[in-house]
Amino acid sequence: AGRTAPDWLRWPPEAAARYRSAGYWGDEPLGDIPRRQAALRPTHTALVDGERRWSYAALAAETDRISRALRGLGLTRGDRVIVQLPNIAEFVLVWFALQRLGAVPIHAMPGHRRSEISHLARLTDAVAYVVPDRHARFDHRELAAEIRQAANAVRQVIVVGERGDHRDAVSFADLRHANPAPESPSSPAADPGPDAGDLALLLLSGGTTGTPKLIPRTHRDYAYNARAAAEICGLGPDSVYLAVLPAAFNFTLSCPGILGTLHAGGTVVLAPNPSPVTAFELIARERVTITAVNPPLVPHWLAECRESRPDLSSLRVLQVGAARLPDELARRIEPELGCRLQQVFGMAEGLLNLTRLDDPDALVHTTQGRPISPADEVLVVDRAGRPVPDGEVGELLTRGPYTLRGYYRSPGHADTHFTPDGHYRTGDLVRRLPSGHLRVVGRVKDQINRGGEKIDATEVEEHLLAHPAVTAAAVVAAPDPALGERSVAFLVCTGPPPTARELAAFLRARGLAGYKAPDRVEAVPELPLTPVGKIDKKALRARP
Ligand code: J2J
Repeated sequence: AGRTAPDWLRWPPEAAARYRSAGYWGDEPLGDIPRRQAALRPTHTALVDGERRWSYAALAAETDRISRALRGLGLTRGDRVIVQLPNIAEFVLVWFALQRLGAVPIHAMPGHRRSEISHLARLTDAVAYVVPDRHARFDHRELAAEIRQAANAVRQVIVVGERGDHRDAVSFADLRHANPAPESPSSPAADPGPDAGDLALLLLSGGTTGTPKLIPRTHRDYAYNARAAAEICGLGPDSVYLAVLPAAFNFTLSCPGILGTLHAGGTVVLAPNPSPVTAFELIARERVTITAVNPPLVPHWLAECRESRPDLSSLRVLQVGAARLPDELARRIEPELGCRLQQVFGMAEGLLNLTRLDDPDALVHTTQGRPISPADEVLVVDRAGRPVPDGEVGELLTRGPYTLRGYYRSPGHADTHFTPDGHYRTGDLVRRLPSGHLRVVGRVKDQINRGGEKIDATEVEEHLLAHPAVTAAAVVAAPDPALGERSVAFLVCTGPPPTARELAAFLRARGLAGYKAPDRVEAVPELPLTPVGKIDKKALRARP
């Protein structure tokens, strides 16, 4: 209290007052959710990871203990901590422990590598980095050691699993089992904990300008996001949410996801991988009521369901989002899986659209939902920024109680990504129906949506230009039957052009996440230009 928020965290006072008086913004910091539920239903199951289970009482006690152990390591309120963990209970434990402390998790994705992580470390002055020992055949301890070596603020590496040769890393198990004395409220070490208006977490943007940008979310805006989504999905103590997509993804964490479920006193089950075989076993065993996937998974789920006839009788809702779900696929979900489809059009920047469970089928099958909050403001505008009539295509602009007003430590981006009156320019092209539902029809941002994974074209192009044979590069999206979109690199080369496989190895060596490697490479004598001399990506996308 009493501290001024930085520019990138500031809502206009008039809007903030409105969000507070309408009850959208509360006072509860995110780290209090387990404790509140522990008081209401201590023995109820909060979290399931394989054979490991936590009641709410256990979750609250353990996150408190870990929080104190983290403080013992020197972490304090406001510190940034890179968290890169797969779907294991430790993600939830360390996340809430950081929240209790008022420290700020930075949500790295499991696939991120040296290029992305070192950028995050530099941009945020992160003091710690939490990693698994190995995941998906990659040794994260090696990467963490490299990151710590590089000149930056990272002081602690915390490893979930075996430390191996990395003796200077901290073992998460030691933190869990350390028994620091509980602090008395009067002891000088006892921190008052974060304010609801403080920065609570940093999410990665899909990015459109070369290097990943960070999205600052506060306790109260993020809590509202999770709570409003949970209400629309009818979550309560009997709800069981299965986390299939990465827990660090905004969709999985709070739409309503893990946070929305815990807020409502339900049970969160973590799936170690997104395969339908794994998911169906967990759905039957844990009586899962709601889960969320991206569109490329849907055909696999339908096929496996036909094949193995799993018991999905508990499943009420399947959320699908992160990329456009084709209408034909949308129509098959309810008859074949026997649960309600909910389309989800969200963004880490904020605005979340959901189809409602009682919407007519026609809307559920053909739209990506409507905003979750009555206070979400949505504009659909033409290139000159003028609103277009309902039904016509335009760019979606938005502002509201849980949509960012600026990127983290990135003042230069204000003009590109925000209108002067504070609307975030989503870069998405939509049509709005009179009901308020949105249909996503394209985008103006320079991004590839590879089955839900966002690839910033500029970021990849910059890496490609470092290749000795490449003199010009343009990365664009091409339609793909399985992924919706895949990435194609058009390259101007001196000498024989590299193959897609060679380029993937080259980009991997440069520390870029694997999913950003172009799926296809096309050598061209030159890149087409627009009349003003920019690379004509529209023309490239139109090439067969
Ligand atoms: C078309 N495009 C979509 C959809 C997102 C919930 C769900 C998804 C995200 C997410 C998220 C789409 N149809 N149904 O954060 O909370 C594209 C749009 C959007 C961008 C945001 C959530 N759902 N998209 O995907 O930050 O282009 O968040 O602007 O990763 O994904 O990407 P991201």
